Amino acid sequence: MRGATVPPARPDVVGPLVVGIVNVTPDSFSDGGNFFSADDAVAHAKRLVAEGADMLDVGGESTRPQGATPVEVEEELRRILPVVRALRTACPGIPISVDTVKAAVAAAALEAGASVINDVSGLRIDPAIAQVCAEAGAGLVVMHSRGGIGDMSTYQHASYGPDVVGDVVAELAAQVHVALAAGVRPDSIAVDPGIGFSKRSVHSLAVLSALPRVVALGYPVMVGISRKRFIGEITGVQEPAGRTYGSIGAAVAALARGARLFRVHDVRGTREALDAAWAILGPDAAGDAAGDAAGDAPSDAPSDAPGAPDQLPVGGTAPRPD
Ligand code: HH2
Repeated sequence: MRGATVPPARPDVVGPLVVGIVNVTPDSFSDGGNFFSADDAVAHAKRLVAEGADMLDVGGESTRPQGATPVEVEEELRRILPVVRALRTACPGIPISVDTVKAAVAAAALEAGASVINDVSGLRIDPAIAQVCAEAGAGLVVMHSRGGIGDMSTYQHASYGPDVVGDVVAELAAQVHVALAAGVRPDSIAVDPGIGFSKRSVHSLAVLSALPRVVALGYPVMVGISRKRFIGEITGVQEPAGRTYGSIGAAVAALARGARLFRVHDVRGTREALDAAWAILGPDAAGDAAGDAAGDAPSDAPSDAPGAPDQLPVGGTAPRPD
């Protein structure tokens, strides 16, 4: 009976995409050191795919709030390249993104088989990532943050004007322009408001609540909510690995506000929750939300953003060049 009487939970083009996190780091805030060897990372990634991940995000440099240490190019490559190469055969058909702020790492990762670059600095630290992506025809996630690797997850730069969301959207729009100017195709770009990056919990909540204003930029929206501090503050759960339920609740709310890509540690629960929520909400609910927001979209939203917000190429179209 299953599936015989209900429509598929994930209509192909528009449904939520779950991006499984594969941190090949000794120091990530919630799972640092767990999958530090390439073999462990690949085994973990295969589990995430079996649990329903649509895409994998491999990272070799932490931005943890407790003072992340920048990693040299050689060390980052040593961590991620064997994993990216192994995943090409271990998880065929699953797009791989690499979480890096360095053009040299991005170029080598794309060469090794990744098809998307996830830049948590949104091209601020090394704008040459845009050229690398343009030349390779790769997808690019432009995330909002401020500062460097060592302090972007702290409150060092968390000063905003009266309209926090307006500030975030304007800074994000400027970085999207950097990508477009370098020749990255509009349909290869996704944007991410950078939850917890240079944002206190009140800022992260404001951005998530007003997510249709980010959707109104005209690109699929990724959110990285999973296990973040604001979930801990709301639920009182101190240990990041214990923040699964709060993270899933926030993901469902973000879906309803227009997010389409969800970067998560806990794939199975998020997958099931988002599929169930999507079966109820469908594409129109979020389309309406985006439409509502378009009226108060910031005046500096790029005029060349592709398509009306309610015609977003949501789902995997942007970050799935392969
Ligand atoms: N958050 C983290 C890392 N990369 N990328 C995007 N696009 N959005 C995010 O919110 C995001 C991200 C931080 O989380 P995590 O990888 O779990 O921790 P760490 O930076 O300590 O490795």
